[in-house]
Amino acid sequence: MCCVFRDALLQTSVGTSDSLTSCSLSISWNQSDHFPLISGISTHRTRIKSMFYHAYNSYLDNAFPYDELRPLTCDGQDTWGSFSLTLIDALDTLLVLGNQTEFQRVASILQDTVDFDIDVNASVFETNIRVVGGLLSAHLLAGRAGMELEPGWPCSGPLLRMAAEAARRLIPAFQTPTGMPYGTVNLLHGVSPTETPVTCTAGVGTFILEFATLSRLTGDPTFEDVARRALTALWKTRSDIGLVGNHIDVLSKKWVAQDAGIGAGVDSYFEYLVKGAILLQDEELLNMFHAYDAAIQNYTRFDDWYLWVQMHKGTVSMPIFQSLEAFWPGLQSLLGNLDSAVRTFQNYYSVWRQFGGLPEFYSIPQGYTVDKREGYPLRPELIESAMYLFRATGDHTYLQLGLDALESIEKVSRTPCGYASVKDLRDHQLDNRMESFFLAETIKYLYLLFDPTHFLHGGGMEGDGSWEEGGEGGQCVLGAGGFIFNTEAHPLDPAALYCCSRHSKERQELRDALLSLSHPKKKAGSQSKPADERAGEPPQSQSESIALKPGEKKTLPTLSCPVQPFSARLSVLGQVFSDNS
Ligand code: DMJ
Repeated sequence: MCCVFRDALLQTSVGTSDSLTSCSLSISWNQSDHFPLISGISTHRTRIKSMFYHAYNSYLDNAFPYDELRPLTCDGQDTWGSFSLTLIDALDTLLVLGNQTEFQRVASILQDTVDFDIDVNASVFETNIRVVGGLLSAHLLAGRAGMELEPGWPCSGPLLRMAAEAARRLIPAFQTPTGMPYGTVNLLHGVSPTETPVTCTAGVGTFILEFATLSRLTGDPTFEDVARRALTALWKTRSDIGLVGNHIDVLSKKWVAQDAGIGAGVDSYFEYLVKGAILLQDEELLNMFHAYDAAIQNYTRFDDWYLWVQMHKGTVSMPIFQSLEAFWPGLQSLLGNLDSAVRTFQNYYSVWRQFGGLPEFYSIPQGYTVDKREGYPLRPELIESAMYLFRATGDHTYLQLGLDALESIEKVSRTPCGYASVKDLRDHQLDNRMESFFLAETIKYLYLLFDPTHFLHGGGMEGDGSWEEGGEGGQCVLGAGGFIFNTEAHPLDPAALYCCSRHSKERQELRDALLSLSHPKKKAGSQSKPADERAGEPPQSQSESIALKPGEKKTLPTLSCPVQPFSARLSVLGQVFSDNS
């Protein structure tokens, strides 16, 4: 009983017993070995909480229901849509910080106020990672937050329905000849006829975590199908030397920007291949990542920096480091590539120390910022990597980065109304913007860095007793297999996916059996293929799919997906998934 590719992961693991060695982030962690050395760890957590509430309360007081707070003018603005984005993005952070009552209050405000039936052009990528991801995560944490749960949770529930509703509005973007989505969709009218077909690589390949979660919780395969079709199409466009570029035409499959690297425009595509492999126990996704990684290591890596190269020739096109690339050491540590992760982290940390933050672009040969890219919009990536690496190594260097980040952000970015993006790290000029990822990611990862026994670190053996029961009769054991963070730091629970999809399979078998009794000639199972077998096929036509036509309202199915028996025995130490034995 184990993850299907556990051995492959173990082979690449070079860490000590503190390393991440299983598919589920479960580690063996001896608190007493490490924590006496960490003075003031709870003081740091208290400071991080007060940073959160300074920004959060100010958003509620001055900006809600707009998407974002403007921290210099103390008001709000819509940015990525018009759905109170900061509140959706920050919801699960409330629970991470232990605030159940506010989580409950906000979850119910969002149910009452957020409407996706709006004439707004929204980014397909951002809406997915922030809105769909945020709602899914809040749905999965609702039990732990003490919310009243409807029968059938976690396979049904109001926040899950909201997440599905938001995702349904994105589906028209995927209805292209290639299956690769447009970058922007109108939530009411679908894709505009004048919409550009040019999308960034991450905008094509960053859906599998949220969409497979939706499919497996609700039993509706459409979401996972479209995400997989986009992934398959993207995979087929890689160059002869195994690299992908930065922007692609989703109608013609032509690469429009041919810079290959691990940063802006590409980053979360690679992240989702690895995390999708872990969440879904999907060896094919892991193999894709390994193939890319071989080419990345071969062509783009120099002295543990990662440069940008021409995707067909492998020649260096931009010798720069981008702050978005700082997620990479964390991803490497998930795969057990600790030596390499540690060295790359040190490079990036040296840039942080030079400027007190990570500039958007940093010229590696010049050792300095790049013109017009000197800002630090309070991004989380280096802190995210520090969290994973501290978990994997116990090395206090990563806590030191956390402290540096805390001090810099307080000193440079704090305003009477929140925290402002840094426009220029050289003179500390500020921008009137606080992106929603500051509360969703930056604060969350900082807090988790200083709380190594938090339930979100997984394992089921530590801290507050890390799993909960769900569903009728408490037969669904949740949270014990660790959590996978989406690219906006919204945790997803693999055990819930397993629990709900297994039940929906049993229901399908029952339906097939009943059908074969009433229509003996029809072959049982012919009604619906498993999602895996459908990968690569064109999506269902609009009339068959759950995508709404403009103006159409979705009626909910009478049957929600209740839970099925799930043995606690299978979920200890995170080894929950792929085997029924
Ligand atoms: C977030 O929205 C996500 O982490 C995304 O993958 C990249 N950009 C920001 C944070 O920097």
